[in-house]
Amino acid sequence: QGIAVNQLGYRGMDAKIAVIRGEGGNFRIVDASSGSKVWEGEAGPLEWDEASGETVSRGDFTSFRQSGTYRIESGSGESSYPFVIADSVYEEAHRAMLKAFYFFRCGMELEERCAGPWTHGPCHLTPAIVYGDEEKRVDAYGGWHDAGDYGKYVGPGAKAVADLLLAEELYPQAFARPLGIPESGGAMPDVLQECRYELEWMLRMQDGETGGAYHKLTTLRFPPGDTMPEDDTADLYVSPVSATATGCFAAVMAMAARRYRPYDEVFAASCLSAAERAWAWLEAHPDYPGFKNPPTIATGEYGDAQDADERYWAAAELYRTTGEARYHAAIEPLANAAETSGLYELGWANMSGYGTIAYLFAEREKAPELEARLKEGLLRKADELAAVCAKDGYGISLQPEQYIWGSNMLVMNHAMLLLLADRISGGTHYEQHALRHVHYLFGTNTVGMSYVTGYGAAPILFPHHRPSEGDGVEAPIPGLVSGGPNRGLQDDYAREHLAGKAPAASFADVMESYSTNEVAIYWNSPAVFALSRFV
Ligand code: G3I
Ligand code: 9MR
Ligand code: ZN
Repeated sequence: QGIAVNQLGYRGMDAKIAVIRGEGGNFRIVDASSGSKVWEGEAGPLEWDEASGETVSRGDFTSFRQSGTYRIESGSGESSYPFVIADSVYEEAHRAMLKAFYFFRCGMELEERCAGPWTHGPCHLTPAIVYGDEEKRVDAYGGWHDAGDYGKYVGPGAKAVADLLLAEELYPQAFARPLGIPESGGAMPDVLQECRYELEWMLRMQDGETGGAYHKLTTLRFPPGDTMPEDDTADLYVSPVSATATGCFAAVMAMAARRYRPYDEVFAASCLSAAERAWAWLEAHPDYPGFKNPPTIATGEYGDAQDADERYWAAAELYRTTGEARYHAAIEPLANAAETSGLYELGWANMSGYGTIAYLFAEREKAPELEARLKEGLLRKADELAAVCAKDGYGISLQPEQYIWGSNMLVMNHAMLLLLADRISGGTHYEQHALRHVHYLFGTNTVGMSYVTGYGAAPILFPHHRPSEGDGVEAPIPGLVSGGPNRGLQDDYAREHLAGKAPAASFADVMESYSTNEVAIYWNSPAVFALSRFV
């Protein structure tokens, strides 16, 4: 396809831009079933797009608002996939991307009633051996599998829950419809039910004696690529406590205490006391070495030498939740310590942005200078992203060097940051830029695919995801966000087939390419956040 569109489509009132490879010239919108022309326009001038290594032109059809199903055709005979224009376009994909968390659940059977054909048996129920103290066991069942593997890691889990809880806080109307999970039907919104499943696992990952959080729970090695969860029966190990895990654990528990209080005071109180115990651990361990995989454990490392950002986030959430002066006093020094790597990041490694948001959203007394500095900094960051969007051929904010492992997380994190900037400034200045990132995810990209399983005319079909590979069902589990292009060539398939490709084209929809086409909870979560604004 020489013309890239959002394969889900567009809402009538939004900006609509098709990206045409080469000279677009006179292009037209045709009715998808009859082929008759319904609108025509003139594409913009040729632009060199460094990330995709292509020359493209923009076909702007914003002024065409008529509901229907269409294709775009250019003078040179190129055509796009079909797409719709309608009032509501992103609802089903949003719901599926949220339901995906149910499909990531560990420790329970996924029954047909909720899972359709994508069932699996109960898994990973044996207590985990404590690395370094092999007599000791930790019974941390439940939670979500991280990704295409079955590891469970505290940091990525905290990011995923934070994104979903923030989405529910800012856009509650996006979560009104039930998800079809076992808990559906209660007073608590399903998104909170789903996150609680992960939070309860995280609570089990807190060391009862010290208050520190174990970094992760995995087997020693990854099982083969088609192993179903219930067949992955190797011994489970918890890796040692880390300061990064304990920091983001404290933060997300303090956040949960606030968000769950209206529905379940007892659960909220247990989250808060867990957060306070984790904070006490952080205070008792001001200098702690960054996490490294123990020598016998080869699963995902999520190594992170910098813990100031997680501590900053913890202090800010604890302050927002409790209003206690001691937490407030901790925020500014931690912000200063974290600032060298930025205060606006929403990644699994640098989590400072969540701290900034917690402080800015806190309905508490604040230090005016710090508040102004964070607000200005956030808006400056949003302006920088918007400036990149304006130059990028596909209208997103990634620089060529940012097409790294999990680049789609960055795409969605940037959309999230733009939307948060709108919230903080009380405007709608950045929202159409954020929407361009959503268009990219669903097909307005050089690969021409929707990076979400089951959604769009040409979705990815072969994600690196063990249940999708092993379950005997042809279609992958729906609603999963692929990691996306990675110029780093970090698996054998990529080294063999993707060398020399442009950054944004360094992608392969094959199971073998785990460094471009794996799926992960914390790639889904910012995508849920971003779509929540547009449903
Ligand atoms: O940040 C640097 C950047 O400065 C540099 O320019 C660039 C050049 O390659 O690399 C960037 O670092 C990359 C980092 O991700 C960014 O977050 C590393 O190269 C890359 O190796 C690293 O990949 C991580 C990958 O694990 C390997 O450790 C991914 O972020 C992370 O999402 C992924 O997580 C895995 C778990 O380990 C296991 N479970 C599945 C999960 C998803 O694939
Ligand atoms: O399946 C694993 C995936 O979840 C990880 O992100 C990735 C990187 O750590 O590793 C994958 O496992 C591969 C292993 O590292 C090397 N041998 C092939 C495995 C894929 O089946
Ligand atoms: Zn499991």
